[in-house]
Amino acid sequence: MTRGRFITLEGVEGVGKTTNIEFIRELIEQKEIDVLVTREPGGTPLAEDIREVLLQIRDESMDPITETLLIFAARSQHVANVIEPALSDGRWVLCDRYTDATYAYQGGGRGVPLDALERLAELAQGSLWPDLTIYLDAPVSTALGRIADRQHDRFESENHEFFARVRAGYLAIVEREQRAVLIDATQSLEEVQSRLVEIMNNFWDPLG
Ligand code: Z5A
Repeated sequence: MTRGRFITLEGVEGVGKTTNIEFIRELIEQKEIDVLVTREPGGTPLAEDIREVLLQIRDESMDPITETLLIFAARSQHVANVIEPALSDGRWVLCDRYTDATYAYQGGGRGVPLDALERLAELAQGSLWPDLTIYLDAPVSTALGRIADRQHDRFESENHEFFARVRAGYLAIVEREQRAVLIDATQSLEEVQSRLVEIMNNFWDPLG
C-alpha cells in the first residue's frame, strides 16, 4: 500500500481557503484519488470541541500558552485518529490549516517562542509535515475586508497589527520551506484557481 499525500492550505482569514479547498478536492478526485478533506483546529469530535473553546469570545482572556497547548491538543488528537490512519491507508489528506498556522498565529501573532513550538510540534505530530503547502497571500486589509460583514470570533476580533505579524510569519515560512508555494490571493478567483491547477500539475508530475 502506497502511503497517501498530505496537502495543507494556509493564509490569514478571508483570504479564500474555504472557497478553494473544494476546488482542490475536485482536482484530486479527477485523478481518481481518494481524498479526505479536514480542518484545524478540529477534524475529530473531541478536536472540534477544543475548536469551540478556542474561537469563543469570553470575559476571561486566554493566555497565549493556554491557546498554544489547546491547539496542539486538538492537533495530536487529529493526527492520531484521522490524518495518520488515512495516510497509512493510502488516502490523501487535504487539510485547512496545520502547524504552519501555529507558527504564524501563536509564534508570529502572539509571540510564543519558536523553540517551544518546535518541541510541542514534535510531541503532537512526530515527523508528520505536509508534502505540499499552498499559502494564499493577500494584504491584511484585503483579506479582512472580505469578511467584514461576518460575525467575528475570538481570532477575527484581533487588530490589524496582529494579522500583519501573522502574515509576516507565513511569509517567513514560505521563504524557508520548499514544500510551501505562495499564491497571490488578491487576484480574481479564476486566476487563483488557474494557479492552483498549475501547482497541482507540478505536484503530480514527479509522482508519475
Ligand atoms: N488557528 C491558530 O491560531 N493556530 C493554528 O494552529 C490553527 C488555527 C490551525 C480558525 O481558522 C482560527 O484558528 C483561525 C486561526 C486559528 N483564525 N481565525 N479566525 P479557520 O481556518 O477555520 O477560520 P478562518 O481563517 O477565519 O476562515 P475564513 O474566515 O472562512 O477564511 P477563508 O476560508 O480563508 O476565506 P473564504 O471564506 O474562503 O473567503 C472569504 C470571502 O472572500 C468569501 O466571501 C469568498 O467568496 C471571497 N473570496 C475568496 N476568494 C476570493 C477572490 N480571489 N477574490 C474575491 N473574493 C474572494
